[in-house]
Amino acid sequence: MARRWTNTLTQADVTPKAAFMNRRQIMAGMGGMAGLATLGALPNAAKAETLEPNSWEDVTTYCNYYEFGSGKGDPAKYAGSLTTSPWSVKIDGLVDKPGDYDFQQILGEMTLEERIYRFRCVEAWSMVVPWTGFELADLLNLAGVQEGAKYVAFETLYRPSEMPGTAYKVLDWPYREGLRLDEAMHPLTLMATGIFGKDLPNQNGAPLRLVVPWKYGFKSIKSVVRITLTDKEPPTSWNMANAREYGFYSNVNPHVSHPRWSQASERRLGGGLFARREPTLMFNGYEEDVASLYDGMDLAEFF
Ligand SMILES: Nc1nc2c(c(=O)[nH]1)N[C@H]1C(S)=C(S)[C@@H](COP(=O)(O)O)O[C@H]1N2
Ligand SMILES: [Mo]
Repeated sequence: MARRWTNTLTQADVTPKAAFMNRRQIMAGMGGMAGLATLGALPNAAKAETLEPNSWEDVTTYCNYYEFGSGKGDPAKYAGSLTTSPWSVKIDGLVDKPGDYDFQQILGEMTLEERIYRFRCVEAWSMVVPWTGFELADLLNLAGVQEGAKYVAFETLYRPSEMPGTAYKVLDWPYREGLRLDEAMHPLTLMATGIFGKDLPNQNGAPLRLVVPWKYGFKSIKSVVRITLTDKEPPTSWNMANAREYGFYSNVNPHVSHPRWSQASERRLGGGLFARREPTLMFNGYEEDVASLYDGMDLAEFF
């Protein structure tokens, strides 16, 4: 099936590093607006340079996974001991075929593909990640979504013996997240099993984590063990911890500030000391694909 969204690229679309560097050097010699106009006239392959993935190092050593500690380096240090095999995902609630789905069995049923997505943390840093995964919709269809289901709730594994961070009640464990059913069924919504063509490292949410590229990173729950179809908006961890700062929707929105900082710009990981902050894009650059999900909603109220 042809993919209709414009911001999804595969590794093959990404301009080789050398070409990227040349283009950047040329761009550096142009005024901002002139540069943009020229960029607009370039073929798609050249535009793809703006989605140059971050390095393996960036993606795997600067992480948020509070079950292993709240420092950015803690997950890489402590998640190695997590047992990720065997692994199963309980799918329950309003589905035709509730049960414990073995991870390997799920893999056998799904078509894996690579998607290069922007990833924007609510803390205003960002990166570009080449994920491997399958569409969440395919898994939900496998279980059979029943009439009446309106939301999807997710839970992360809670295993204190392997998760030193859970000794601290920073959050009410297990980590929980949720989506509206139409958001969950959207073709951009991915269940990731890998990055850079390799299995997910534990610190990035092995063996299976959600990726919702138009929402702040905390919605992209890691190491999922339960998916529940429900008719009510499910409680979510960061919202329970601080509802004023973290809404259920949490769509990336440069116009709605976090109470303690602006969301208008972001720091791309790996940019180095003198990198300029980049403007944050509405819906993290996926506006064309997802804005219609929120027609008629006040995005400042449902933040
Ligand atoms: N279970 C769980 N999932 C989680 C988190 C967490 O602490 N625990 N952190 C979230 C946040 S705040 C972000 S920004 C992303 C980070 O994903 P990454 O470390 O793979 O970049 O994971 C999200 N998923
Ligand atoms: Mo985050």
